[in-house]
Amino acid sequence: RRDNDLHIGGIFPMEGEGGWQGGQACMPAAELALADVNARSDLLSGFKLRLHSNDSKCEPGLGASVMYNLLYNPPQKLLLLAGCSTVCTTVAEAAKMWNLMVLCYGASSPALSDRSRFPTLFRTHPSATVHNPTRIKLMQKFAWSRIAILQQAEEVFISTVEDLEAHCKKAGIEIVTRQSFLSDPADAVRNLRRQDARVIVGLFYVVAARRVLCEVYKHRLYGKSYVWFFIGWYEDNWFETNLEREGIECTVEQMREAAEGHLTTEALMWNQNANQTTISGMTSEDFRSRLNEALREAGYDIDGERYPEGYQEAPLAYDAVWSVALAFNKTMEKLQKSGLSLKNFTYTNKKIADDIYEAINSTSFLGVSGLVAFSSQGDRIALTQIEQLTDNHYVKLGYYDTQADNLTWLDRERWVGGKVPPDRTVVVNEL
Ligand code: ABU
Repeated sequence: RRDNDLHIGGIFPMEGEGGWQGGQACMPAAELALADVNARSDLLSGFKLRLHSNDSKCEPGLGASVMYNLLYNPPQKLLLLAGCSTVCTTVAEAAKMWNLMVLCYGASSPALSDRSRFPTLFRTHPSATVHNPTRIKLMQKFAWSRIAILQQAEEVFISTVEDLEAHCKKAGIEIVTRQSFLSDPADAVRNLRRQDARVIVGLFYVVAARRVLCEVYKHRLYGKSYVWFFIGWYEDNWFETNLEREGIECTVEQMREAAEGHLTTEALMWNQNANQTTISGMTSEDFRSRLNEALREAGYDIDGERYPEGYQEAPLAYDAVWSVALAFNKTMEKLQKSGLSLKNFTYTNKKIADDIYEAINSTSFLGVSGLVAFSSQGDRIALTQIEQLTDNHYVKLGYYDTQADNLTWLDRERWVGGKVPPDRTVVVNEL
């Protein structure tokens, strides 16, 4: 019996101990999108999109097992949605063997922008390389030409650092040290102090970020002589949550003290024109209200500003499902001309896989995350924003459009001690 459903697999990181558990908000967002596309009579000509999903905990091994379960158990899947760089890397490297497209709503690894390694991957999440020109622009703005890098030893951060090094070289910025750690950053942070690092770019997942910040507190690597660049997609209260659960040896007050003044860079993930109607008929603010409602129903204290992980990326998951629906729609119209349908797809059918690829590749629509279109590497094109933690709140400092080399600066930065921290020890000559 043939059903009227088009089945896709969903791999969501929900309840792991590290990495990015962004499925907590991204899965409800994807489910909203599913309901919305299935309610449209002008899409998928009578077929409904069905999502079969499971938790990867942002662990590549478990992600692979979830994928095999999806593939080896009926019904036939037409595409996989996945989030978290480590899982997307494993899944997308394997999925090509089954002629399966993978759409990553939550994967920033620059290593994924490699068409020969990942020929069937697309992502609505921008690559982490979008931050590097922004970081360089800020270093030039504040005359910092001597920096250090602290990174977690994961491909997502290693490939981001490789790109950052190339940008620094071009801009004449010296990298005094590059420290990396697997899970315990204590030695790496101590080495930063030995090297007299003052402007430090930190690249790690949020659990590691809390460990780093506590070490930063212990070694007094914060305050008027230091500037930290952190990743902007952590939830706003990341440095004061889960401390006990994760065995962090600093108090909330100490974490706040060490975090004060740090800068973040982040790709814009919500359509900036909050009043613009997007493809679903919603503005990005309408989407926020519906998502908040869904999250409240799931038990999250949204009104107490306790957001689940992945809240910032939720529009990317919503738009990923729309990208799938639009691409399937286009593919079905094409297949109909030769008397076929998406139901003829099997894991050995390269022809239909190529048609789906072409349809996703030519995607272009206004989504709740902004304009959704993919580069030849399957990447999303995005603007970045810069924020600073001031008095325990993130304050927007500006935006950077890399393509146009346009920095919009709002002059809101505040430095501990009232002056821009220098990038090295200032020797004062006493005459
Ligand atoms: N913004 C979340 C990215 C997560 C990841 O790249 O694994």
